Amino acid sequence: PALIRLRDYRAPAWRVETVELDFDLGIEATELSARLLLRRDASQNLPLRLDGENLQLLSIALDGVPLPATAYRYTGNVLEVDGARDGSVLETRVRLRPAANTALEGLYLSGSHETGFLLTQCEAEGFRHITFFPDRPDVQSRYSVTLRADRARFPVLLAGGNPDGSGELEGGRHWARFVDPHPKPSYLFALVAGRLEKIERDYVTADGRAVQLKIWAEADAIGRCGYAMDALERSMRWDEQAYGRNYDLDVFHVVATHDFNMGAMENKGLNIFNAKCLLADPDSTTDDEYRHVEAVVAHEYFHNWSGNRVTCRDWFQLSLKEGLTVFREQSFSADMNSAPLKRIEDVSLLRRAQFPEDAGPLAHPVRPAQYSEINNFYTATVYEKGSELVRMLAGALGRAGFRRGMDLYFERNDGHAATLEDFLGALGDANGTDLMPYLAWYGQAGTPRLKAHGRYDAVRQEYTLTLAQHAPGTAGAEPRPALPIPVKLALFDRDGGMLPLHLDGQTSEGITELVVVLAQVEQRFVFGNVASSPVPSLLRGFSAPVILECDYTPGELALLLGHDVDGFNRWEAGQQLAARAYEDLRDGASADALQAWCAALALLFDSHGIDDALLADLLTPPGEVELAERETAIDPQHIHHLRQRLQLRLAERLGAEALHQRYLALAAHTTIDMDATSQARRRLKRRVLELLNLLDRARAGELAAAQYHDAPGMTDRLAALTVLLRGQAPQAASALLDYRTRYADNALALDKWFAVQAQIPDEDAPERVLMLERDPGFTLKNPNRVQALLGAFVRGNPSGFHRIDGAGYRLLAERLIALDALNPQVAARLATAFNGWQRLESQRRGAARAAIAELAGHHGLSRNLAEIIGGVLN
Ligand code: B3K
Ligand code: ZN
Repeated sequence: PALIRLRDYRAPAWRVETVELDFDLGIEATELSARLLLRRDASQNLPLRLDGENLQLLSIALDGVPLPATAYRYTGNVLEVDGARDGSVLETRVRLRPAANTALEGLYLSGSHETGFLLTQCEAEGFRHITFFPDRPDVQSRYSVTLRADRARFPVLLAGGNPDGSGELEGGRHWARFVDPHPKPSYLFALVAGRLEKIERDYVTADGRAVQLKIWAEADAIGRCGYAMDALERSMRWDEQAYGRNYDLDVFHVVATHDFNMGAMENKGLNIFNAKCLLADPDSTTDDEYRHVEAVVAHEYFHNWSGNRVTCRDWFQLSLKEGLTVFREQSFSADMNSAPLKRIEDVSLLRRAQFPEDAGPLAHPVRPAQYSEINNFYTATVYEKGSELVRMLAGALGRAGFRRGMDLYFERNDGHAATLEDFLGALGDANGTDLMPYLAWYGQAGTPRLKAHGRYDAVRQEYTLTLAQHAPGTAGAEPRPALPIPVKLALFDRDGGMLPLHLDGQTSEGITELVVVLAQVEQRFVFGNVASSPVPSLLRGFSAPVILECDYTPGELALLLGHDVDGFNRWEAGQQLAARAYEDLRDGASADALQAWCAALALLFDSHGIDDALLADLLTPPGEVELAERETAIDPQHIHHLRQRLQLRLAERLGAEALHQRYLALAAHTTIDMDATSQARRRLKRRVLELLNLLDRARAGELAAAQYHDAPGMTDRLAALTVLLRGQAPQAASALLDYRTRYADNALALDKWFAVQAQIPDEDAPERVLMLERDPGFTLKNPNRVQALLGAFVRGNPSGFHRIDGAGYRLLAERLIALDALNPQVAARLATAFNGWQRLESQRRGAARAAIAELAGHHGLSRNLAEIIGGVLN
């Protein structure tokens, strides 16, 4: 398939000044007329070419004159029209088939023919499935949209922009019009039509605009939208305060659907959400999911400035809006909740999802150089690593400097389609500094390694820290420029106190933490007046997205785990120590790290001086995927067993009695409240029960069975169910059955029933998935359900998916073919689970290669899936 390359970018030869769209909506067939006012770039002498994906063209006219068949050509992807001039008006009429659209891109039906509703998804290139248009983000136009439909079947008609009239039509039909005063790219167009209920709230922006906030959902879900409304209001206030950004329309619509390819979409004035990222109530939503809803609501809202007002010149710049908006969302969530816990969560995700991506054949720079299917590039690298890059820039400028830079970025680029150079340029110019060296981060794939080595000179009372970077996979490749790597650091004495820092002869009194920037391949930093050999705490707060290699002793890591005041680095020291303890077990070598890890945690467990949620995270070793990243011939089942043994050793050290008592103490305070303390208690309670389950299944099983039945909310219920299943408790079957019945009509809760079973890490995992596929609730047509069963299996159950006989691989390959015929985007995303197969031990590697190769040979794969499969096979 053809590759699109960044270096081939050309400004559009034709732009569209205004678009008038007129829809006649129907489930089976929708017809729409489009009227485009065209502007020609005189410097490019190119014919008018518009994107249009398999559209049924009913009529076409230029400047009011119907065109003869000889005056245009339509290939099925591109419409070429003769005779267009600057200022010409092109009118086309097309017929769409929303009910037949299983790819959920363009205009489609959510739900059943009888009760479902119509909606659109256009990012990245869905608008060309709706009408003929230069479907690229650097073409920005004013939209005026009229919707007509049967009133009884489609009582609610919505599009982006401000409402501009509505009324009755003959035959029980009605119409509504929306005009968007802000020019926008086609990917931000949206409409929704059907039977929906709403909740609303009035909001006044800091600059005095009265805005109606409306959240829409189907009748059975509207009662679960209140939390999202609160989160939306918090997001709007926060963006006013933190960035001085106000909302800019009179209405803000949010719609929930159960049929959506990703989390949510920031369409101008009409955000559309996957129900799982919007609906929340204690009975069906876990604490983690509550925080996720808050984060996604904020993320989509923040896009109104970082994405909509300032959009991307082309899709290679995707991280300009996504990395930046993830960063804004993470900052917001940190302000609303616990900042260190948020940082731990974000870095865990980065390591679990982005590091493996960046280490395998699908690795790509945050700004990719080429793609075949852009929808394959909404990746952890573009989002999560992209956010880390913004975080480094923000750190380099400081709070006030970053705000100055962002103000200038918005001011310069408002209403425009920008590039990453525009972003770095504005941030730098506003602060009289040159940030362009950071551009190197955007252009190279792979996670850099940072080597740190410290040497103490007792005579001179000096501590010399040598930092060196090396880029991954450089063998044979062109030499890469050194990256600027900001390293936030502190020095601890052996009693766990922080030492004052005197860097390179500078004396700045009272400074105990600072940032050094490694700008070359290797640099030394000399600290004076150091009274005794210190323990460095490096990369505090995870100040750069690198893999740190530092020759700590287990005792030094235990010291940081016990004393570091940076919550993130305290956790990080524990993770490093746990990974070393894991290696102790694996290699049967000394048990120093294992002992140090258990002893340090036992101390913290008894101290009661630490936040419950942080303690829960400290008691959790790195996940199986992260541990696998450290190995060369990966055996996921072996990793699973070793990790279980590691946790068992910790549980033994803490003791069954102590775990049981702590569980009871936490359970005595069980509430349904959503405040931080209650959430933290539930988190620790779950962790304690899991550890007890490793030691004493019978006791843990009884506690879990009682917790399942008495649970006031989903967090406790799901935790209990998981423990019952993992412990193969006799009570597990009845709890599963109860759950299936209790939530038969609650799709989001039912998803978790599939997911929790798909993740049971035993030998029968593939057969269990096959059995669950036969449940009447399972369907390949719903992305959430596919994610819940197949996604949870291939991503959340490494030992089950990678069973040595290759059953997991064959299952995935077979489903991908069926899924691809329905929904290529979802198939392609699921297929990335094959990433990394080259590093499996040989038997699994062979089985995986066979399954992937067979898939690759299948005829008629979508461009989406073909690109991923071709990529992983590399
Ligand atoms: N911008 C959308 C993602 C669109 C994905 C297209 N395949 C959601 C978001 O990042 O906010
Ligand atoms: Zn986004």
